[in-house]
Amino acid sequence: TPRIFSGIQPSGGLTLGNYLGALKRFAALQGEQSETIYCVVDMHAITVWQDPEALRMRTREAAAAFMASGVDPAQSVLFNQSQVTAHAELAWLFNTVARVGWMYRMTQFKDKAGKNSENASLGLLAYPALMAADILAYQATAVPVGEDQKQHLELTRDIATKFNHDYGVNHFPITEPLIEGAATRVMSLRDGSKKMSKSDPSDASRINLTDNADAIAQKIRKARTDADPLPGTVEGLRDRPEARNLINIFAALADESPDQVLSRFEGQGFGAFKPALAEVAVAKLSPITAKMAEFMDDPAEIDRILGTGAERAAAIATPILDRTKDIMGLLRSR
Ligand code: AQP
Repeated sequence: TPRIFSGIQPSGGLTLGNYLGALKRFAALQGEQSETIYCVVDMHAITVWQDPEALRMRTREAAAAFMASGVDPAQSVLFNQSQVTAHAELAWLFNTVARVGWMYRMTQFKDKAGKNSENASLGLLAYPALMAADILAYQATAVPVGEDQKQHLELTRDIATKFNHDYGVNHFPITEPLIEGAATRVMSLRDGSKKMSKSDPSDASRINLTDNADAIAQKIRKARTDADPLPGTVEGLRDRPEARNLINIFAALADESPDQVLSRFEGQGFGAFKPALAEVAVAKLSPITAKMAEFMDDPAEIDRILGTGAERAAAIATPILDRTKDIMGLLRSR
């Protein structure tokens, strides 16, 4: 059975992008045919400054979002990264396998470090080695992610390949990215060339999973668009990134293809389309928002669930880490 791993950073409130690109698919991948391991990656979050109390709260909130989106902690392994020490240990081992030049080439590092990259944390540069450790600590074979994580996954494959080659073993799998569906890259509601992101300074750029119905409707009403009517097929949206984005969001929320959505709205303007989009968004997201709030009413229960998940995760990762140390010649006498 394929082993699936993925994670989300508690670096801010989660967005519609995180839901459509990740959470919704995490739930769908659960089942008899696969083993699913999902993680709130708090050690990734601290590569940029996090207020400690806020980080603890957001870690619980991210766990609540996983469960509200349908991730069942009995069926999947659900935990937060820092409670399973194998992630940090394996990341160090991978720091010795990965090359500095690989890290400098990562577009996420360039984006997040900005102009003054000398002043970025060393962790931000090494981020992809920790991500490779997250995945390979479980010898995971597939990772569902949004389009933005594709480059990091390629680096995970490079690390696995180099490790296997350097030590003459077939220890780590070459993990497949699962980037599927109409919303693998949800764009900002204010700028069709920018990814919808939890850390965008403009709250109007995103739909948060904690937004109420009025806020969702208002953000969609104010979303940037052009003035042309909608075409009958996606070919007609080629130079209209904002329109394309709203159609993709509708399609992903309604479990339809973008062409199916357009066939219903052909010839209509955004005055007609936006209220319909707001309606489907509220219908899909409000139950999730409500369930998240319910989970958040009992933080001790969330902590208990994450603790149990961490024990299950460690039981899988520890033997793989031990084997890795043996391969590398790190002495183990207990
Ligand atoms: N806009 C998006 N469209 C589709 N998928 C997305 N993901 C994130 N944004 C979009 C997917 O969500 C998962 C978790 O992402 P992450 O928490 O590791 O952080 P990120 O990719 O860096 O997302 P953000 O929201 O932009 O966070 P910040 O602002 O902190 O950098 C991943 O599978 C990601 O692809």
